[in-house]
Amino acid sequence: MRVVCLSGGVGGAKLAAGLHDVLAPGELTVIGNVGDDLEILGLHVSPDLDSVLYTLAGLNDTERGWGREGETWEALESARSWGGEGWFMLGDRDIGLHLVRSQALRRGETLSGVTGRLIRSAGLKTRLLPATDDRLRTQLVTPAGTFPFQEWFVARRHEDEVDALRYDGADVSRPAPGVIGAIEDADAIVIAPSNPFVSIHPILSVPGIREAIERRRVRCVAVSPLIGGHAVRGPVDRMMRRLLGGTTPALVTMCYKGLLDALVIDAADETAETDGAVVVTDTLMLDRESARRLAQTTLEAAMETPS
Ligand code: FO1
Repeated sequence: MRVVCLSGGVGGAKLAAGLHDVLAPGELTVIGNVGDDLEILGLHVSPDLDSVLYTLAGLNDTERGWGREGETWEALESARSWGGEGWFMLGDRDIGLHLVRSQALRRGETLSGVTGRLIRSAGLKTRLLPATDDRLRTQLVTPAGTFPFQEWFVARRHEDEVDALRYDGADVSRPAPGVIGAIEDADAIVIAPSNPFVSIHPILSVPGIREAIERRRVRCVAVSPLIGGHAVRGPVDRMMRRLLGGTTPALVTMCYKGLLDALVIDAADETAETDGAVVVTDTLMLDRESARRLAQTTLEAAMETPS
């Protein structure tokens, strides 16, 4: 069974790992967000791709949610002491990956090319594709000004309310090689419990990707990022309240208008307003086993024959 999963960082990576575990080797393709990417200290960092890579490989820090387990921070401390930027926490182990990626990109390799090499170096059979090899950057429009994603999220601790989003570069971007083919060949499409605005919409803003999903003949199922109307982590609930006026499953479905056959929601949201088919389960992924359970339920929802 070939499955495509659209994913952002932390929450998406957990479901991707669950899918990776329950599917046969090579059956999963993850299409990752690159709207969060940044260039810092001369390094190209792709936080969402890295969260997926580290989580699939079991190298991720489960407490922090991002970066590598057992991390040290010597290089960053040194850079800071020499007057370098120190607001974005790059650990020593993590930097090793950014060095390899940045060198490859500088030599003219594509982001999808180097990401494929990294995945193979980790011994993984799952495919991880950036939505695009082109430059696409999410910008948050707030009352305090417009900020690139990581400046708003990390440096400003996502305290500014968001009035609108821009996906700079999306209009002229092209899907990375393999993205459209993977969607067209998939037996099911899964949208991970990531933030729709900053993780999934940037993927869908690449011309051709949304259209390929709209053309599908298989089912497309999303997992809600909310539990009891609250974000498991991050600002998705605040963003939904400000941009959409609430945090119901119906509003999550609205974020993916025209794309979903079903939405997987947590039991805590069962009584809230829904729109279309929903599957109710426990969506909290506390460990790899609960991620596998959620992945299994999501795949069952994706294979159901519509009545
Ligand atoms: N998140 C933070 O809140 N603070 C950080 O300093 C930070 C550094 C960082 C470095 C590498 C990486 O892969 C992720 C990092 N993140 C950090 C997480 C990241 O900003 C977000 O989780 C994602 O971009 C949102 O999907």
